[in-house]
Amino acid sequence: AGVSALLSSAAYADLSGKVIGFSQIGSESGWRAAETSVTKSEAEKLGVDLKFADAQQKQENQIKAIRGFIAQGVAAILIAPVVATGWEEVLTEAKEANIPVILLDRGIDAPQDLYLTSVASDQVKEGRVAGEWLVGAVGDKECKVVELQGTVGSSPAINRKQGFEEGIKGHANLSIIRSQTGDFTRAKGKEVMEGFLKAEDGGKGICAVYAHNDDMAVGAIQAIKDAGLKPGSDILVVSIDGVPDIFQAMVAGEANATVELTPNMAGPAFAALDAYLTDGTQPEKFIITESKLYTPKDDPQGEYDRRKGLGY
Ligand code: GZL
Repeated sequence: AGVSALLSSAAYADLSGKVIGFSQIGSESGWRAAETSVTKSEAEKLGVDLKFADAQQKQENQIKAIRGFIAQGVAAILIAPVVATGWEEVLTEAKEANIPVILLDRGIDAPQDLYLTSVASDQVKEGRVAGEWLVGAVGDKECKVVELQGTVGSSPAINRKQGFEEGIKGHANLSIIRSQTGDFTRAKGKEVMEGFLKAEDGGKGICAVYAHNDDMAVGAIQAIKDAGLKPGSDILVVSIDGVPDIFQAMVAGEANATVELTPNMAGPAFAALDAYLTDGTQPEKFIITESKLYTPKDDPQGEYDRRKGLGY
C-alpha cells in the first residue's frame, strides 16, 4: 500500500503553497475585472499563493512586475500581455531562471519556447462570428459599419479586425467606413462613437457599430442615444465578451449580438501548470477556449442574472 500511495501522490502533486506571479493588464473592462476575480478564486481553491500585479495597461509595468517575480523566485508566472510585441527579453530572463510562463487571454509574437502554454479564445473566430451575424441581420440591404477597435497592437484587436473582415467578405453591401481604437474602455468607446456620429451627418449614414468588446459597445450605445438615435434598431450593435451589461442592453432592445469570451482562463492554466510541475508533462502550446454567439433570442435577462456576481 505504501508504494502505490507514494506513486499516486507523486502523480497528483498539487499547487498548494506554490507562489505564482500574475501580471494582469489592468481593469479596463468588465471582462478584465471578471478574469481577475475568477483567477484569484481559482488560485484560492488550489491553495496557490498568488502575487497579483495590475499594470494599468502599460507594458513597462508588466515587464517590471515580471522581473520582480523572477527576483522573488516564484514557481510560475501568469501574464495577460497587453500588446503582442516586446516580450522576448524578459521572457528569456524567466526561461533562464527556469520559471515557467503561461499566457492568458492574449497572444504574443515571440518564439513559442518562451512560454509553457497560451490559454485564449480564437479571436479571429470571434470577429468572424460577429461579421457573419451582421451579414445575416442585414440581408442584401446596404450597411455602412463603423468599428471600435481594441487596444492598438494587442492580439485581440488585430485578430478581431481580421475575423470580422473575413465574416463580411463577399458581401459588397457591407462596408467598414470608419475604424478607430477605443482601447477596450467604455469612456473611449463613447468618445470615438461621438466622433463617428458627428462625421457621418449625425449618424444617419451608419447602419451598425462593431466593437471589439462589450464595454466599448456600451459606451457607443450611450453616444447613439445622446445623438437622438435608437441603438439596436437605427444603428445595430454587435460586440464581443458577453458581460452582464450587454445582456442588460439586449433586454432594453439596445444591443443585438455578442460573442461570449470566458473569463476563466486560469482554470486550464493551473491544470496545465500542475501537470508540468508534477512530472514535466508538456501541455498543448495553445489551449483554445469556447466562443458562443448570443442574441436577444437567447434569454438575455437569464444570461445577465447568471453572470452577476462573477466579478464583472
Ligand atoms: C480578449 C481580452 C480583451 C477583452 C476586453 O481576450 O484580452 O481584453 O475582450 C479586455 O474586454 O480589455
